Amino acid sequence: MNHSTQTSLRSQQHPLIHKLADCIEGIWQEYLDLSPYQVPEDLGYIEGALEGERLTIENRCYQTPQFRKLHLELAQVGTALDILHCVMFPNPAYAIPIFGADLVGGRGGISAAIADLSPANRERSLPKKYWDALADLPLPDFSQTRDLPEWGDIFSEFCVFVRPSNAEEENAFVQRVREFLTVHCQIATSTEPLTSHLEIANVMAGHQYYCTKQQQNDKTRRVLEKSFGPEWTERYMTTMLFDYVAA
Ligand code: BLA
Repeated sequence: MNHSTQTSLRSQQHPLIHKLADCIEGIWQEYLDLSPYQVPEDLGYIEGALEGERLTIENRCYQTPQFRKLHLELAQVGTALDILHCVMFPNPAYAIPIFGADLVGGRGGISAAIADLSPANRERSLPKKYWDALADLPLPDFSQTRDLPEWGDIFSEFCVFVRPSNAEEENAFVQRVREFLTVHCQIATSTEPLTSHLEIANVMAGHQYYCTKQQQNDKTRRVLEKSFGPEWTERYMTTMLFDYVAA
């Protein structure tokens, strides 16, 4: 998988997806000490087309001292559906939230734009530093907010889940993600790691809860199953999208 091919999928995608992907990678490069993360060889660039439409997936991953995996995935289903998926999995020695974002767009525009800094502990609470910084951010105004699905109890009170109705709202979503990521990178890189095994186990339990809930997203599963079948999809969702080490 070479870099130029990845750049070219991005340039074929919905402009908001292209813009958000550039924004996320720019902030990672600015604030974090990135090292390569070895994506399993067969999962860097993937194409499948079991039932008709071709699904193309490009994965880019990094790691840093605070994050065991930074995952940015771009996907395209035929020419009709574009997806950006991003999760920043903390190293479990850091008691910091899990950043996640999903952007799903079709011919009719972006249908789902979600971003959050989600709690990662048994209590499902955000550290006070995060809570204070997030509560200080300007509250964006979206005309169409969407209801979270049943498994969505993993998200924080700061979660944004909307269908942007125009270019202004699309930009406001990117701006919100930029603010989440700036707060996150600044706090994460000034956080000391935990040393207590009990506290680390608490974080690991939080990661496990988050991942098992995300694995219940049937909308993601269905898209993947149509092109790759149920077994491959189960492996992909549990090892690439939402993997965890059991506490
Ligand atoms: C929704 N995710 C969706 C939808 C699709 C996908 C097709 C429905 C869009 C809509 O309702 O308008 C598909 N998302 C994918 C695929 C991948 C993907 C195929 O990431 C990967 C290959 N999902 C995440 C992350 C979050 C997330 C990190 O992967 C949040 C941090 C959330 N996606 C999320 C939520 C919904 C969604 C909450 C709405 C689910 C619902 O309404 O039932």
